[in-house]
Amino acid sequence: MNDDLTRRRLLQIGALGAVTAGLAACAPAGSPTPMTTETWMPPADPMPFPANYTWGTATSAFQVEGSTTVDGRGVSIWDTFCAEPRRIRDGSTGDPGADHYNRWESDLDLMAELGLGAYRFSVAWPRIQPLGSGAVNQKGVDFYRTLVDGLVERGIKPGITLYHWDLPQPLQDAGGWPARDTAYRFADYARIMFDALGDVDADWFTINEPKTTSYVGHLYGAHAPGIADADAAAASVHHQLLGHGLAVRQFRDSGAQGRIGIALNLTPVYPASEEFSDSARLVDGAENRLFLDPVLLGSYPDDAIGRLGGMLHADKAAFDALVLDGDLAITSEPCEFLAIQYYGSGGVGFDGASVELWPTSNATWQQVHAEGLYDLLMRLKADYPAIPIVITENGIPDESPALTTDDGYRVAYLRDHFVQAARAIGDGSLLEAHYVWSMLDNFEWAEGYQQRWGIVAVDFETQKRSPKRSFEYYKGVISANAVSLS
Ligand code: IFM
Repeated sequence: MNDDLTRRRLLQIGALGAVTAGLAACAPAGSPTPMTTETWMPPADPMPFPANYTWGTATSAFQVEGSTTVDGRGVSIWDTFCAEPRRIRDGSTGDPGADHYNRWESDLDLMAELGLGAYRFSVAWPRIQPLGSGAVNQKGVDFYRTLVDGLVERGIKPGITLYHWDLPQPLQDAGGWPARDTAYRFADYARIMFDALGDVDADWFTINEPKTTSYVGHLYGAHAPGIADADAAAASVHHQLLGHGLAVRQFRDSGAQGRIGIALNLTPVYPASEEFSDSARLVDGAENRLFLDPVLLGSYPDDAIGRLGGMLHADKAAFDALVLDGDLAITSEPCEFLAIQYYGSGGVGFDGASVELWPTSNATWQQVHAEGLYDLLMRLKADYPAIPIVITENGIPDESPALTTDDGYRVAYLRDHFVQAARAIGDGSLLEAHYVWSMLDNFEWAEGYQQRWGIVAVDFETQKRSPKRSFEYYKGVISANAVSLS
């Protein structure tokens, strides 16, 4: 199944056609995400960021490392998935990726040239525990030790994601995320990494985008492990969040330096018109509150799982039975920050069907709406206890799969989102960091190498790196610690 289309179905995007942002700005009150007005006037040009604001870029292990069979690495669910026919659009695999396993040093030099304050990468669990539990593969640990040391030497703060989708295959064979035991295996693995790298001042991210794993991987079957079962999807939500909380407890117990949080991909949703406000609230439940509430409030929303349009259509009673006494105290274990990943917004129509309210990028699930970032940040401030916010992913793919460095649309996208971030800070958001997705063109999951998200172009034949226009643009923003409006 086509990844892009199924991720698009995550928001059930309908075929009502694009309407302008101006029209969208007329969307009525009553939206789960309050809509900004179009009358906002930027107070300054350029708009400055706080002195301690952190600028970063992000990647993930399976997308950039390559070298999937060396140095004792075990098999992940993505290796298995890629080997199955028709799973990946171009039939490709995680090899060569961007060959970052071998080229990490020159990639770190590029990051230093960019002036990055932080680099977020993920640890490949199968490099650390090839079987997903038990014995540790020291060569895997050594790779990340060297990477972290290389970052510190260059004055770049490591952002370490523990789980970015590459579950060891043996754990999948034992039930994967729908099985409760996986949460405990994740906490064991997390502890190994805290003990190995906890001497470094780093930001740790437990689980990357649990929503994508649950919905795209377990409901639509378009990502590994390729399951299409709503109850499995719901169970995987709870067990990932449980694993997150258990890992946070291990972090405290290990005495590791640094800070920890979870990385949630959030999508502000807006009713296409007043009559769809109730539907939009249900979509918001499944898209956002099902993940935010257990982490920040210690409860699950009542309206996210069930049979109504817009909900996750799983058996609510069966889901409730999975949540054991004490679990919600674990999922809401206090963290130093909430990491959010913002790509765009969603419109909602009849029965929860998604409506295209803003222009869609080359990733058909992405409606580009910079003001949605501001709305999201304001909503987090209004609805949840105060907590520092880190944007761990924000970006857009190239307009075509062809290799290019001419990415003016990405420059415009980044500028518009930086402006809204600065605006939100001015209005009291505790936003303190912004990571661009992605540092490098890489393996875009079921799209294979057909979608390029990097600010550095990668020729996958030669592995030559070529900074794009957006790289130079970002360098200027970082050095000024400010965003110009034009
Ligand atoms: O490439 C992905 C990343 O792995 C997770 N967040 C969204 C990105 C773009 O699709």
